[in-house]
Amino acid sequence: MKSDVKHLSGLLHVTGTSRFTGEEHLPSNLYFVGIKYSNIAKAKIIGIETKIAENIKGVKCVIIAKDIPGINNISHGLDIQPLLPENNIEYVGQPLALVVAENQELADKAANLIDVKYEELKPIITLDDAIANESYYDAVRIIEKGNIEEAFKNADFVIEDIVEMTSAQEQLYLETQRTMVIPDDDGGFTLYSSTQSTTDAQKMTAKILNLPQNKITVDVKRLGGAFGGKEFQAGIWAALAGLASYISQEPVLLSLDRITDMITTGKRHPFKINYKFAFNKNGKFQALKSELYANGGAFVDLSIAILERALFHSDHAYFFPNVKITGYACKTNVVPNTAFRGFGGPQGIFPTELAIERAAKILKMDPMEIRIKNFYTENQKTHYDMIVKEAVDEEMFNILKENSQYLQLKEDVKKFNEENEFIKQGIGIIPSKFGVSFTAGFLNQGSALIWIYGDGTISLSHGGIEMGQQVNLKIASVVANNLGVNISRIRVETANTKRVGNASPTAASTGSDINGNAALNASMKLKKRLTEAAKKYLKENHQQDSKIENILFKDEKIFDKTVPEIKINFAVLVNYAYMNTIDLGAHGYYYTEGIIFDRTVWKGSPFNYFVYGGCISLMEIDILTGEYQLKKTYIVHDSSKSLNEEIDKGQIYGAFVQGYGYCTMEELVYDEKGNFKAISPSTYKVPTIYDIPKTFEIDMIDIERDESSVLKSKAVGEPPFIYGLSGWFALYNAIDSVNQKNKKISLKFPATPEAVLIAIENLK
Ligand code: LUZ
Ligand code: MOS
Repeated sequence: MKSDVKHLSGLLHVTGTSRFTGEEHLPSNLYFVGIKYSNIAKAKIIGIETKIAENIKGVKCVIIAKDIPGINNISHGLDIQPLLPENNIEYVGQPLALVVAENQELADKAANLIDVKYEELKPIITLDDAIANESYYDAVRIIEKGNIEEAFKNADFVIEDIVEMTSAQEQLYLETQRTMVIPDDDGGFTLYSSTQSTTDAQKMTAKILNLPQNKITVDVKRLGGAFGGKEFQAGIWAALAGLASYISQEPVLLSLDRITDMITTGKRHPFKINYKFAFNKNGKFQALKSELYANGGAFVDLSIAILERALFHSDHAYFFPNVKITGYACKTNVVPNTAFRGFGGPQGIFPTELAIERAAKILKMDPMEIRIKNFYTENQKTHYDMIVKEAVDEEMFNILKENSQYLQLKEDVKKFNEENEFIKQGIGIIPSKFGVSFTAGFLNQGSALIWIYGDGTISLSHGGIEMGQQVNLKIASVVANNLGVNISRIRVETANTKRVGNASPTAASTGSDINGNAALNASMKLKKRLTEAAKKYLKENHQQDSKIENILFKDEKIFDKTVPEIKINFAVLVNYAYMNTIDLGAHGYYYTEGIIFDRTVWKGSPFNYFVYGGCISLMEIDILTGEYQLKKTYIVHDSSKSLNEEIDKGQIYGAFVQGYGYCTMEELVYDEKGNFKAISPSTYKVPTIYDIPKTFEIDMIDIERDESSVLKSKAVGEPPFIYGLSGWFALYNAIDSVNQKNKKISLKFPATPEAVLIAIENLK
């Protein structure tokens, strides 16, 4: 869809005038919150000494667990997660006490002077510890089909391995976690929060403060990024800030500095996976059996949903006649791990892709061809019985081959590797088949509220959170398109619980789908009323008898298509409608039908549809140092009818780079005491502009798909993250070019330069 506006906040961002949480509505008597958090992984609390901190001039109060007026549990279920613990410390970074003070420096200083006395206990840190202790949340998940043992007996080849994806990944949103709270005069509170979920922030705060939900208003203008890190966990900081405001009865700002944010907030889940994979001489896959262990951390958070998404993606884009996938969410004493773009999908997909890469080597098959040979074809069923309705991977891969000149590229790489002794190249290939929807069915609902004012301008509120992905622009364009007006007529309002209640988190790539459909629904109601008004107007002013179905809204004008010379300006019609007592406000609602999944048998359709695509990357490594450079990346992506091609392309670029960082340079591990070894961007390395490939081509295949959502568009947030994994496989294959003895390559995940060098050394 074409739009007259490129980016709703573009001008504000580039001129530095856009405002984020804590940068507007600041009261003159604002107080600041300091956090005392645990520096030990597991302990019994003996006492918390707050006197020294309390007595500092400028400190308003110190808050601990017993000051919480409501229910001290912020968990969605399954466990009890105290906002501030009373008896037990469960992880390094757990908030233990708050300080409310006149400025941030003072608040932080006072927080440091809070003395926590504790008795240290032995923590569980690693997945291996958790497995040895059978420390699991909830029941084990098993999804199976066919006869796995029979298949292993009959297959030509069976391979087995253990895959350690035990590094976490930090969301590293530019804007850290923050919430500002203003007390209202009726005992309620207004929270300006950097959250992906106004509802979670509202619910958690209400519960903690023992207030009804309608006394808590949450308002969000925009976030400086989130990537899942603010899906559930932003609610924790909102509730802490709410508590600070409640106890102090002052307006407060809680805003984490970068290091505190990195220590105290959850990451992408580390996984450990055992797989057993069977295939035949002809390259056909026969069976996949894996056990997935996810490091959930000290509280369950979203770990169960993340584990389930990993199980749902273990087949990835391929049909397996026999499958058994088992999943365990492990309880450990590290920061509760949480949502991160992909949400377990990448951890389900990667081991299967690695097994396939190994199978290709054993069979001496082209890694592209073995993949294509096993892609789902239309109407085959996944291991959980969902029908794959519109699989087009093979067609897409033909385009990918064409775009990348794959056969030539392979020749060039072979030649390059023959001619260069120390610099080697490798190609990495990966498809993407990503399920779109919240797997918790009820979350797939959205709503919107539209007002058309008397002057013909439009106010649009919807349940989505703007976090840089331009969900606001996409949804505004849906409404503009429906009403036949320019986007510049529409102001997209802040996300506010008073205008849009019960909003689902903006997550699971569903922001535009569910809220865009809700906005479309509201806009259609208004259009219907305005069509009636236009009919009346044409009769009154032009003695024209129009049929309802002939009235069109186009280019800011309303007219009868059989009498196109008579046109009404949009603003004129709106004013006419108002004068004729026609309601110019509408609420819209939408839920995704058909998401039915039976968790007693683990069968059903947890997704509305899949997004497909493919990626090829070319990597160059220096075998003496392990350093590497990504040279080329080609992506084909199934966007159906994109709502905005430039915005979607931006999402694909960004997701690729984030996935590439995850599998190559972003290393985040714990020491034996449960401390992160990297707690700031100086030690946690993410891709920069220098890591972007010189050739970086994205082909968005513009074919209308039945399996799609609002105005035939498809979600774009998470699916392209998977493309980034092609970087790892390109490294793997570059390393394989010096594998004279045909050994098994052990390349760590993430494949840092050090890991690359070790993998090369191990081949000698
Ligand atoms: N959040 C959630 C998600 O609650 N359920 C999901 O299925 C999901 N998927 C991706 C990202 N966030
Ligand atoms: Mo997300 S991982 O869709 O917040």
